Amino acid sequence: MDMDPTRTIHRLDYTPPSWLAERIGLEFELDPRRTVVTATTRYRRNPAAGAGPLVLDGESLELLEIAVDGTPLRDGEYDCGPAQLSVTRALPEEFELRVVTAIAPEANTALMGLYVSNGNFFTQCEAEGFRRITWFQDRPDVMARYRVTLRADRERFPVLLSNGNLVDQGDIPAAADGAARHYAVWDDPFPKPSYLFAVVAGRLAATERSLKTRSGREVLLQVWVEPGNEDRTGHAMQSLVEAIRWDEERFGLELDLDRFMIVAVGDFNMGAMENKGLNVFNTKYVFATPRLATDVDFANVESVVGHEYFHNWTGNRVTCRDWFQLTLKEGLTVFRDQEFSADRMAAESDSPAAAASARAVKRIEDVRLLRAAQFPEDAGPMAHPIRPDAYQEINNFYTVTVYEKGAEVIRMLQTLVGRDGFRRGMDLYFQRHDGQAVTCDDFVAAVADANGRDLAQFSRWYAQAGTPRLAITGRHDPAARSFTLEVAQASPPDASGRMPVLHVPLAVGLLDAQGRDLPLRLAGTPTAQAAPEGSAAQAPGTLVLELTGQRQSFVFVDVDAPVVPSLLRDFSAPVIVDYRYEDRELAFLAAHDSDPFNRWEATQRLAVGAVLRTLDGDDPARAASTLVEALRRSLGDETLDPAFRELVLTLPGEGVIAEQLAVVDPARLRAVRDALRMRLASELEADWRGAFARMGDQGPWRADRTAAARRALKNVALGYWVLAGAAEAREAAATQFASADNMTDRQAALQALVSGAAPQRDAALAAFATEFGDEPLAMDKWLTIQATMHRAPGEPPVLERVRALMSHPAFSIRNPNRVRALVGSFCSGNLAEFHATDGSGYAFWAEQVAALDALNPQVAARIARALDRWRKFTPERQAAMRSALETLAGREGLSGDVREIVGKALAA
Ligand code: B3K
Ligand code: ZN
Repeated sequence: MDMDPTRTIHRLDYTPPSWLAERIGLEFELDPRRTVVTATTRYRRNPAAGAGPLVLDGESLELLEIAVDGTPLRDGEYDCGPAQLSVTRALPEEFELRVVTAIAPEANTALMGLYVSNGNFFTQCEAEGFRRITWFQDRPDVMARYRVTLRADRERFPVLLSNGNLVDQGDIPAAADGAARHYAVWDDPFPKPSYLFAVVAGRLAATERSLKTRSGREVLLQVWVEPGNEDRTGHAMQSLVEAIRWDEERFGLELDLDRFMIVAVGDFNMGAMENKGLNVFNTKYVFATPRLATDVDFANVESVVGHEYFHNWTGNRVTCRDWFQLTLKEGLTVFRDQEFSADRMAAESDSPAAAASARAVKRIEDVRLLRAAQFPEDAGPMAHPIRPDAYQEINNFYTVTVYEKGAEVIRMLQTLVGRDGFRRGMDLYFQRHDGQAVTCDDFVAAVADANGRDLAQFSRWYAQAGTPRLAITGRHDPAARSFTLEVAQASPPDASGRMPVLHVPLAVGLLDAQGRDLPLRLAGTPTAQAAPEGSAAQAPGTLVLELTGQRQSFVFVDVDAPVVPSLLRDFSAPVIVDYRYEDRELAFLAAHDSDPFNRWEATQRLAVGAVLRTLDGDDPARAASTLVEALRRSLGDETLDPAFRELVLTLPGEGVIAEQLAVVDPARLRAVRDALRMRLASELEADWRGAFARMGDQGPWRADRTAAARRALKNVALGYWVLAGAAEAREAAATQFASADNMTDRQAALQALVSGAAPQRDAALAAFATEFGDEPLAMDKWLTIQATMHRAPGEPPVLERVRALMSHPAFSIRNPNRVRALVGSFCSGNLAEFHATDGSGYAFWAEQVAALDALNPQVAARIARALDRWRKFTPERQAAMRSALETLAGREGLSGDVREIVGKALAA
């Protein structure tokens, strides 16, 4: 039954394990071709579970020996299938199981379990990779203490790392063939689930730093990279130090180990992994030098280093009972890394207003991701609650819903109980559950109990799929001197078929005719509170309304004149607000709202409105007129943070706009949106040129936030200016491309030349490849810029270029970063080209997913999701997509990963 790839696992079927593994000794004879693993585990019957045989998980293992308390098991005493091994003989209450297996790391292209990257060994065990190392109860509620012995060729694998503390190391007397071997023994004092186990071995070099924790303990921090890359680790190390300090200050949580290691690897399925004391990172989130990394890359390194470090408490010290609870650690840890980045950005600001703006910038970036990726997921065939009820392949559920919407749910909790209340909740959570594997309910209960609040209705957020909508109307009553907001909420039905009524914090303000916040007073005894301390919505004029009914009215008193409501300030809930704003009201909010998030939001609404109305046949100039003036004003407003202005001036992406359409014709959508961009480019041409000049000329590259913000605004201005078509602009871009002393400026100039179809484009692309040909992460940028190109008139389809790039030496189908940069960007980031009416994009998709699936099912399944929203497109495209999905579904030997994605898409 376990071999059935479409088998569905249900949350409510959870049963505790019959056996507990208390201690495990692992010995590795490391050899890339054939590594022998000896696992000696002390098992004890679980008093809290029903009697049951010992059933272990395994995958692609060659079983060499199995013994209980030193006695080898005979045939008939155990039953070994491809995925499960059951010990069928009678077992004592406590015993020691010894299992010897052989594995083939070099042949492991799935990059799960033990694998080889550029000659070095790495592991990835979350979610179910440990079973590719040895037979074990590979589930997060089995927590054991690990002692690991690594033996390997000393010359080829001089560095041997595992979790915890190094307790012994030395040479092994030379074998007959003379190759010198050595060993290292690591002991992890903390019990952990198998998914946090890690091994790294090979030729690596560390940068080191020692640090005193808050309680005065001296800890050793290391960042390990392939020799020669040590000079790329400074920012990651600094970010780690900042993360350690931040968790001490904000949450009172201290590093619990004597040694904390980060190791960078070029072949990695995701961003990074929080293995206890031995975080393994994609090089993309470690390497940061101005020549190779953009300002966005620098920020991402800080945020991912923070994220993995924060898991040490939220995930490792307290872990998940089962994988349905994944958001318990991921949603919470994303929330923590978002707060970390916001606090870091605010700390660099020189005034409270600048700090508020810095926080808003971070908030807008996070919400942009939510809307671009999570809202579509929540409206498509893979929609699921942040705590899913069922899955076929857990790796398919490391989603933007579990992560980003999960973080929004935690943020709402903080909004409801306030920052201090949230801290009390966290304290109680660790007091109750340190060392345990628990559920999302346990977390919510800790926050509720620490604050004396009933959060039963709030818990529905954990069970609800789909983005809720709030339909809001506002009415001013001059006679009663009141303003009434009527709010109706709607969500898709939940698993029980009923529409859940959610507990939603709705932060609002009312702007008077001068654009000032009115002091807010509600009639009656409503549930509302001042915005919580620390949220960007905090302002005297902001009130957090608590929605708990399907329909509610909120009557504000002492409102003498008409007002413009500012709704969902700081994006206080992950919902869609339907309110019929007039363009002039949006322009007013864009100019005056005290909440910077909603100023940005107003311009986004104006832009989406302009595109939608043009698609509906309105005159494009008229549809865009308010937007053009609003953007002109923001661009020239020197009191605004340049980073904030850059966000305001960036139009919502095609994917975000597509979600608002009933039927998507991607070619028309691109034409209309590109025409709007061109209109902005030419109508504001002088302004772009001015901004480019003012924001440029800052001298040599500096890392600080102010410098990065100026670069961001300068480069958005450059993009528009080049688009407007003046030769002077193109030359400015070409000059910047050639002379930039940092990747942010170089990449932006290249992007501007490509988007503006400038004559210098091809020379610049070629020059980039010459300069960075041996820098894989830089070449990823080069691949993505080309994969996401908009085709200029008369040019061949972009797919032809993508196919050609697949044979470029910089590309490799075995490397997840390369695949995401080229294939992923084309299939998910180039709507009009991917959805070409001849179906060529879909044929390419099916071909690539099948090829990838044979190598790396996790990466294949991610690419497969490009067809999730096939129902939203024009009928002929739908038909072509359906047939591509069917072709793929009909292939023999498809992995469970891809089968689930394709099956769900077809069933939708
Ligand atoms: N916990 C890992 C993700 C593992 C993904 C497994 N398919 C990284 C993170 O969220 O921090
Ligand atoms: Zn995480």
